[in-house]
Amino acid sequence: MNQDPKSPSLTALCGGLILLGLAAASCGRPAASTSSTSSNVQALMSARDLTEADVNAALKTYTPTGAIDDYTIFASGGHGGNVIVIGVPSMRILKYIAVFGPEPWQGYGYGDQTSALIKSGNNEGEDLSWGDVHHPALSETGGDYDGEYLFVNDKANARIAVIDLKDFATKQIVQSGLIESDHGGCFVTPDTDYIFEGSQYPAPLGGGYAPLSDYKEKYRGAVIFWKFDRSIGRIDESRSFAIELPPYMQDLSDAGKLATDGWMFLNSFNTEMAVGGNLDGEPPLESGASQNDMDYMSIINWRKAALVAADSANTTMISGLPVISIATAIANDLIFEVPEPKSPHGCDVTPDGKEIVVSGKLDMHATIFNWEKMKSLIDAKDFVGNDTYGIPILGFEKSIRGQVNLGLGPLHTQFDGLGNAYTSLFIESAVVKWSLKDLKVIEKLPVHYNIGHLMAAEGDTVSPDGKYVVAMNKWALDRFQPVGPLLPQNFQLVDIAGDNMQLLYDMPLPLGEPHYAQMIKSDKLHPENSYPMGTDPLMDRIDPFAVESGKERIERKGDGVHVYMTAVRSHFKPDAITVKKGDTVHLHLTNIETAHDATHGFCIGSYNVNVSLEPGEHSNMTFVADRVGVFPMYCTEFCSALHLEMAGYFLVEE
Ligand code: K7E
Ligand code: CUA
Repeated sequence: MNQDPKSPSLTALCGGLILLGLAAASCGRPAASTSSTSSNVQALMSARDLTEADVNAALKTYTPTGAIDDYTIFASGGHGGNVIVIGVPSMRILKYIAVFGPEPWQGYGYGDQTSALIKSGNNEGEDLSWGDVHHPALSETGGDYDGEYLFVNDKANARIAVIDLKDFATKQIVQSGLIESDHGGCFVTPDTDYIFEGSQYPAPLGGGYAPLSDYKEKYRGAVIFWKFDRSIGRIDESRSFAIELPPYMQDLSDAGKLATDGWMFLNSFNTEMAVGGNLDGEPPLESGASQNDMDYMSIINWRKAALVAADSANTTMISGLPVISIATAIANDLIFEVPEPKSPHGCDVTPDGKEIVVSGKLDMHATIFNWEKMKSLIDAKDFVGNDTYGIPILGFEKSIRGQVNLGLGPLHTQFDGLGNAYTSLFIESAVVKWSLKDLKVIEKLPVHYNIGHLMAAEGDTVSPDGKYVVAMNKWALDRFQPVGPLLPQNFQLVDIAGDNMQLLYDMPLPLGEPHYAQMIKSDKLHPENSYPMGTDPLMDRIDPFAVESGKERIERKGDGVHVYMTAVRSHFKPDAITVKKGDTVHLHLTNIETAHDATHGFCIGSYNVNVSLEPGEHSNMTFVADRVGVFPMYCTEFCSALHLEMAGYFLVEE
């Protein structure tokens, strides 16, 4: 328990409680008794061994029943392959959005539509059933989150998914086949014209074999610019393009905005182009990749690149994408490099778009690159040389405003819109607050432990809200009761509204390592309550097999048995289905409920049939009845008093 000398007095706290009580009375809950509150709180505090700072933190996060959180976090589910939706300041988990892998409880990856969706991001013939989500990016309009879409990347398989925030459901997964892994994504341009996907580990573009001895000649990185078509809410692969990059290991990127609108910035490490080989006496990859004092940040004019890519004479088609070669990019002034200190990781454009903050894992500084300086060097063609691939290099000293010594292992930076920056210190396990104005450290807050990313309210926009920062910690040692050798991750909510940062809450997150998240004002989100009757959410249309009430039937056709079913509290119709062994069965099931939250599940045990249908939703399930027997089918959601009776039989006769 921390003793914060600046915490408000108990009298002020009780004032807060009284206010809460009065507010509660207006929404129908009994008001707190004002006369006895003080002694009650005192008693509770001593019984639970709480300090005034603890009570202060509790008052700032406690969200009474029925009250709604001001902010909503979309956090990556890491190698869980999904997205986690969390309310702030309560830190209550509200939803898991299934993305790259099956989520049985949502029937995701079981019906025909979502099974095809998971497989759609697969160009190499392997049935992928997981992903490694790193960077969720909310769609933006004019550089502000607009609450319409969310994009996430899958680092392991180089895929990008589109999630519609109308129903919080995954709509599209794209994989180009151009690159084998990604990390510099998802990041969006200020009006969501493009979604960036930068590669991480170089490989021959478009796949194929080349020995590691050919690394410098045949291996390449790339950044893909996926064109987003907001009118249909999907990526338009036919209007997307890519730029070839040197075989450095590209890392994080960020889109320019305002002053830097039209440009993007992309870190790289391993400019040494080390390839490992430690079994053969070569230096291990990690030390080979950490020789140079400087790596390179790429500076890319994406708006001009889009024009260049529009002329097919300027590109080569690889894996269905027009690719601008490094040489063409140089010839058209699309790409420049600037040295950046040793093994950089985070790359964050300031809210005004005028500067880029880069921190290196092996350097204690944040480096503040200044766009005005870099742009005048670019315009004057004032370069200090070229890299191995001919890309012009800007002078380091001439490109920066300065550096600030932050501490050990600085990774990622966020902003509060008041001229302050907050950087995660991985090795030091701290959040450091510093001033963008004079590049001075203001304060450090210890976090527990090994913080990766951090996120601030509306932190990646042109107008951050301040108020909260969440430290996304990898380790949770001694924070929660032990649950075996593996502990949860630890999200720590920090109040940044006052003069001092105040740790408010520890939230265990028991699944795949969540790398990044974004936090949006909850009132920007307007999800719908139900689907138009018979909707296939993936296609956003009434499914051709949608079933209306009263039109339920079973039809035998050339391609098998079609069962047109409905679900409504508390029955399936038909509730008895008999087919013959070997029949291909096509189940077409519509949830004909219209009430918000009236979801039904449908399963047939032993046949791996499992879907979950939200009100109005339709699903198709296709399978072969290859085993004779009697198979109960039932609703998996406790939807009504007669939920257990919401069942029937699927019979397969010889
Ligand atoms: Cu720092 Cu993938 Cu953004 Cu993890 S990344 S922490
Ligand atoms: Cu429908 Cu239970």
